[in-house]
Amino acid sequence: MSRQHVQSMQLKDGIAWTGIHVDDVWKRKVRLLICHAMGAQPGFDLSQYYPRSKIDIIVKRILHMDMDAFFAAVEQKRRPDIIGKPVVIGGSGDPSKRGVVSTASYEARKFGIHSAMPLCTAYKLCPNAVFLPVDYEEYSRISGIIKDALRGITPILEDVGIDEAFLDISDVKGTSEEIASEIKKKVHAATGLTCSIGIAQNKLLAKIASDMKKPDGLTLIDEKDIADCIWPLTVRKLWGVGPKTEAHLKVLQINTIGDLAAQPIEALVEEFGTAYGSFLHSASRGIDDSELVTHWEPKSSSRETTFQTDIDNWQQIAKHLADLSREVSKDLKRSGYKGKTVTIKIRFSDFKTVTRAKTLEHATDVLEEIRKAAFDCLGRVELKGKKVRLIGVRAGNLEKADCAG
Ligand code: DCP
Ligand code: MG
Repeated sequence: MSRQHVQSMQLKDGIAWTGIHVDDVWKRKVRLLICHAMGAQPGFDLSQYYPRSKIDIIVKRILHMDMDAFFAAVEQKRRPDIIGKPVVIGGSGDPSKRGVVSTASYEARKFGIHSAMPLCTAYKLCPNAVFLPVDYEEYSRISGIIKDALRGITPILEDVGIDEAFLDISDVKGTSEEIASEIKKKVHAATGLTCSIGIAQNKLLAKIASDMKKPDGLTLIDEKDIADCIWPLTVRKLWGVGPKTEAHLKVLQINTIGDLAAQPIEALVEEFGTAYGSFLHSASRGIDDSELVTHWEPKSSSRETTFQTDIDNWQQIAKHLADLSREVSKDLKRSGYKGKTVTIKIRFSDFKTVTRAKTLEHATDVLEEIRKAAFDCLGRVELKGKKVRLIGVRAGNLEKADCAG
């Protein structure tokens, strides 16, 4: 801690504060500690008790927005005849063929259909559902429109997925309800779709909150709500807890976030290691001081295809490799990057997977160069007597197009 000068003052209701000029990380910790002690709400501005010019202490107000049944809602919007019907989006849209459910409309979810379920299972659960293929390009286009609408609220935005984003609305004027209502209006005006919103003092709680009242929901969570609203939830609701950790916790008879919060940190560290054990301990108490990532550099750009039926015909494999190379080249051009390493991935019918990579002399987004490298790689894979289930092409080692040679 860099200590420059210290002064004391009275804050509120007898809480005394000794002000120390500190660096940003410590400022954040001190800020959280004081606001916690004061029982402050998200958005509470400590500067009313202490001039902001001297020390910047504020509880953050983080908003998480997630679109409702996104792919299905886009399809229902452009095909009004399927509004109100069970709609399942996945694979080629043909439930008699291989593929999994990407998402299902809320009407279809009533039949027990959910993401990642095989399409044939979804068909068994609801043969009358409308099955449609994934139109990723259209969903990406709508996603771009939504993110532009959100940037009109604040530029401090973390783009976390095709249908979700975090916004730091600490400095946006208005109550949380007013800001959420404006976002819902803007998103609806731009796309005709609904979204759900969670607002809390950090990303972890905001993300949990946005999922609580879907669809078209708004949930505000503050520290006082953690015991009642967060602790009864299953551990899977915590961002960073996947199926493996869930299974591990189950063995320890830890099922809810509250069960996790009841564990001493030492027990979690012993079971899960220092980093993850401490994370679980903090997360179960609603503690998260991670910043929004408003800018990131992509590491690679890739496309892959899983075939309806496994193929062993070289012409077909070559055609798919050429198509994937074209898509990767287009993606690179669209995002303004060039790749120096081209990698192909081939998965055989027995699920064995091989990769081959070629590093070029200079980074490129040119289709011909990517395709040539991909075919060089293909030449180094033994295909004889084998059936191929999946092919992928990736451009890695990315450089910004305006800097690349
Ligand atoms: N998606 C996918 N495969 C998955 C999960 C999701 O392809 N296993 C796609 C389809 C979803 C989109 O990502 O429409 C967004 O994922 P969400 O988890 O936000 O799910 P939805 O938006 O469909 O539903 P919800 O209303 O629960 O957010
Ligand atoms: Mg969603």
